[in-house]
Amino acid sequence: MTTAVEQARRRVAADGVLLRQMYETMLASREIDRAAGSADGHWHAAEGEEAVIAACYCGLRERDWVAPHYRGMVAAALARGADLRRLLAGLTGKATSHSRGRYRSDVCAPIEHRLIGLYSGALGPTLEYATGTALAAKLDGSGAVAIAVFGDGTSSRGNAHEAINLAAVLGLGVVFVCQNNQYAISMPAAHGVGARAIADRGAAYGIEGVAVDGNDAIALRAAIEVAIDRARTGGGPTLIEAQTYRVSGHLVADPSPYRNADEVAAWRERDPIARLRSHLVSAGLLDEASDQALRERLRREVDAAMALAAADPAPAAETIGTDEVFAGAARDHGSAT
Ligand SMILES: Cc1ncc(C[n+]2csc(CCOP(=O)(O)OP(=O)(O)O)c2C)c(N)n1
Repeated sequence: MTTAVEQARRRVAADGVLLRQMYETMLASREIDRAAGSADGHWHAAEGEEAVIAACYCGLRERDWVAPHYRGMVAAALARGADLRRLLAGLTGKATSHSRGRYRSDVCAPIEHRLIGLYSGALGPTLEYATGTALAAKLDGSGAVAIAVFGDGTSSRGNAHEAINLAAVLGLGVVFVCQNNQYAISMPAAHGVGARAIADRGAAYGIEGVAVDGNDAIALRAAIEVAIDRARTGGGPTLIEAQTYRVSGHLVADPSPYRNADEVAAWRERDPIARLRSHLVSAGLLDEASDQALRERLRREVDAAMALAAADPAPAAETIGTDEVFAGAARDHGSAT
């Protein structure tokens, strides 16, 4: 472990404000999975991957741009300050959603929070969008960095390679985080990526590539902070592979016949929420009663937001409108930097 990463790990482990925000984000993500997954079997749950969500989307500067992986997109938007009821209304395209029913909030987070979505539903372009915002930030000298988060399956798309290569060649401030949950639908990562770690690809791009335990929120956040510092100070991009596991099926309705139950059970034992909880308790930042109260509050908030969103109206034709879809939002909420 490099000195910079070890120093960052110590700093993160002692930062009670950041750790509490990360813990709350992880619990909120799991509650959202519970509520959305029971309402719709087509939900892509992030159960077991919450440390990646917390480490990537908490503690950023407002000016930074984030291109989240779709698995965790709603929790990412919540961590960046979007409204939960409006996000949940976006799951079924309600008029009250951030996009007025134009696109689903689990694949497109609100751009007014500097969140970049999939827009087309194709996986891969988000890395290019992140590289593009980092190029704009460099040209404008705004000091913003971009974080792109993507799956192991997505990491082998042609446009993912192009985006990382261009960022490397131009020395752009992007942090590429591969949320390696070991599967792309039913395909094990080893079949799609090969025997080497995804992080090893960093050498081919001429950038730092690091593999981190993706269930250890503190270690992962430390690696991300080092990469953000590098990006912000002109040191170019970093490729971080967060090694985690998709405890849920690809969709909650997926019974996952392609893997065995022991494998899932072993990873459940490595639950990232329990792991951060035990750190918080031993650091005196959380006790049984406050943990219970926090969990109950989040459950109430998610259930209340879900009930409101479910009762919200579908958009009428004039609500959806035919005016600008994304360009207008970008104009209204600031340029790319
Ligand atoms: C370009 C493209 N190819 C295929 C798909 C269909 N598809 C949707 S989700 C998915 C799995 C992606 O795997 P990964 O990137 O590892 O993310 P995970 O679902 O494991 O979080 C695929 C292949 C797609 N949306 N876009």
